[in-house]
Amino acid sequence: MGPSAYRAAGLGDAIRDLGIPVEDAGSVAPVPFAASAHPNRAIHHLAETAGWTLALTEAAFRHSAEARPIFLGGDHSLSAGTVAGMGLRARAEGRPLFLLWLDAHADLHTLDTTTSGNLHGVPLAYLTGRPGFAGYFPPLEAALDPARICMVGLRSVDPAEREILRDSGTRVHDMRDIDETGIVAPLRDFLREVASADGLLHVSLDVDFLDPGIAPGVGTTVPGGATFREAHLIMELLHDSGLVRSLDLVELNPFLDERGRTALLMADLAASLFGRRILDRPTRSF
Ligand code: 4U7
Ligand code: MN
Ligand code: MN
Ligand code: MN
Repeated sequence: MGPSAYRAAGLGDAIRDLGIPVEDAGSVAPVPFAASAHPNRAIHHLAETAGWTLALTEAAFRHSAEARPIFLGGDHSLSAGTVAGMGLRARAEGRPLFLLWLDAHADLHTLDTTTSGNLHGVPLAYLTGRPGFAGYFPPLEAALDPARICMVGLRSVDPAEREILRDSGTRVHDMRDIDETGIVAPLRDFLREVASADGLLHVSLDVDFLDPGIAPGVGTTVPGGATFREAHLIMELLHDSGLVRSLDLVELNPFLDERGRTALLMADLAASLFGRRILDRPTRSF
């Protein structure tokens, strides 16, 4: 129901109002995928998720040819497909893919380390080519270099994920970093790297990146998240950079929302990323 909530919140019109043509491509249908049964008994919805991954990989590749797609979810496992598809797009253009992951969580569990069995916790392990996905998820054609990932907002990282992050080269900015130094300098550093590599940037925005006080509509709230202005500032800097090619809006659960305020905030953030401004200002990109 997440996509419907974004439509009701006026996401399309918010971007159209900026003078950008918007087309609603409708729903993606999962394709059958014969996933083997996994020995980790906690895992559920494996074949279904693998089928979505396959369908979304194809959809992301196709729609990104002539547009800057926004993928509406839905569970964060959808990024396994959208980012894989953007990896194919990047490869087709002969450019490297970079990923900005805005989330309270690292989503770096493998199928072997997840104890919850919830597959929204595994997309980054799949996308970076960690072992243990063969036969269970679609083969990954273009794995993402962990050094081209920047994570912002972390405040719930499991021991197995911490282990993977340690020597990964991933830029990791947990909430403590943001409290101590702010978000502008580290984000600009990352954007500079993307620009100098002539990279293509995908942004994945998990609702739980935001503080539950402003974004209650998500199943995995963690206190101490990004504020309204921190989140908007990130979007504004991303727009100024001109580097963003695609965006996931994930983990919205309208049942847990309060009068649609989380959907509305996420739609507002997307509008800022696409250029909504408080005032015109001289372009200072990054
Ligand atoms: B989300 C968790 F144990 N790590 O694996 C897990 F804390 O997409 C949470 O970021 C995963 O919301 C959260 O279940 C996935 C848990
Ligand atoms: Mn997530
Ligand atoms: Mn999360
Ligand atoms: Mn979640």
